[in-house]
Amino acid sequence: MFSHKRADFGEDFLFGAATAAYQIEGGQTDGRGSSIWDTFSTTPGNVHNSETGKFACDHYNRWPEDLDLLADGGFDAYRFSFAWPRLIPEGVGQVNQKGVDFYDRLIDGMLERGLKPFATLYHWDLPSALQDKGGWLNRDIADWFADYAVMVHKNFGDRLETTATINEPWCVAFLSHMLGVHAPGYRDIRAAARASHHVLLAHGTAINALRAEGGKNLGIVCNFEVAQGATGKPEDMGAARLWDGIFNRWYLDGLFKGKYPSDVLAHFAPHMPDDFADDMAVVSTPIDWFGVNYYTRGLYEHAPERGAFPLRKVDGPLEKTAIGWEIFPEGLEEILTRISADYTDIPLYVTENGMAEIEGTDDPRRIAYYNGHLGAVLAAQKRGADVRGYFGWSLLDNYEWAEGYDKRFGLVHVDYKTQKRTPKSSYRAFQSLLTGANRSR
Ligand code: NCW
Repeated sequence: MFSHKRADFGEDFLFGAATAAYQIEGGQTDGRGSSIWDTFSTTPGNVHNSETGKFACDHYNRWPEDLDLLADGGFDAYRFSFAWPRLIPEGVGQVNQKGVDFYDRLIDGMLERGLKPFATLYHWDLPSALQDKGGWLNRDIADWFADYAVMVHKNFGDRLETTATINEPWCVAFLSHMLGVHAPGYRDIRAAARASHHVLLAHGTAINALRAEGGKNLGIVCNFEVAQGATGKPEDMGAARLWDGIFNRWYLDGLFKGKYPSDVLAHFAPHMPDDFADDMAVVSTPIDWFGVNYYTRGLYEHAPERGAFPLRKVDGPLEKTAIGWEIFPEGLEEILTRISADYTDIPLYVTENGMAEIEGTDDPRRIAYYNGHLGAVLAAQKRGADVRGYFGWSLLDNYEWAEGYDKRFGLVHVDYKTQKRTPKSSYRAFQSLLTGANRSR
């Protein structure tokens, strides 16, 4: 069980759990269009065991049971994402009514159970038809995305508690276009530079379009990694500083200062879109809240042979999760405090935090992970960070992108053969924190 009490976090503090459409829905029927993850995952070599999200957790059909799990756990809120290709199969134009009907049922189901809907518009499942037109490399994506955002607002906006534009722009830009790990799997600095700008331009364009429609509680969710030098040598400290720029400051400086950090720009400059600086007022258009995803820290060393970004991540000494990420709760306190001290005083939410384990329902290491990170939230609050809520990643074991189904982040175990859901001990720990009870369903 956790060593914290619910009241420690403040009266209106929200607890929730998070998921993403492609990772749980399955249900590739009823007019849903193709996404870049459908093609990326079936292309050999991209994903562990070539696993795909075709069936995933069958949440498309089993959502009432999943919402019951949230309600029974005592959670206040559910962070979920809309699948763009389910709502607009070609990315622009014709709306798929059956897709609208699905999210109508899902959102009404949340409200019936007293769960606040925290929506994300884009969690990585770009319609393939838009990838055919260049995807995040095409500046027009800002307008495609804003039109989609307005369509969501018109259909569901009155029932959403908050709306986030993009989940983890670093992953959309760098992991997907520079490192080749996620769809569309590019390894190209020019593609990465363009995607890094267009994803933030799309965010800002959508925020302005939503505001014009009366949208409220608008934000974005970024992921952060605390970057540290592998040694105290100046060149390794410099490598860590550069990684901090690539991963953290590009997004923080862009969103809150309207200016990309000069150390990262020095590497990206020859590849940036023309006149990108003229877009920075749109990129930094004001938002109402900011979502922080945090999982781990990284140790970096100088690696001059590596070309444009002369650094390498090295293996760290701390206890690791099943995905190999070091467990470092102090990093969450550090990042929340840093954001509120250096960047913004808008409300912060921890929109994702959690750990991967392998198969099983008894997960004491995950309870310890959550306990440590909840303690970090309290410590950050004491240091002045206005943290209003915390979402565990994830409600369910699910499709972990390039890792396939092997790595399990869920509070609830999923047997993929039978689709049976079984709450893990970590779910019980939240239930006991949130309801004071340790009920079985
Ligand atoms: S992969 C990733 N995740 C996990 C995913 O399930 C979720 O959808 C994401 O929001 C858990 O939380 C996020 N994040 C990518 C982390 C960066 C990996 C760094 C690899 C460097 C080569």
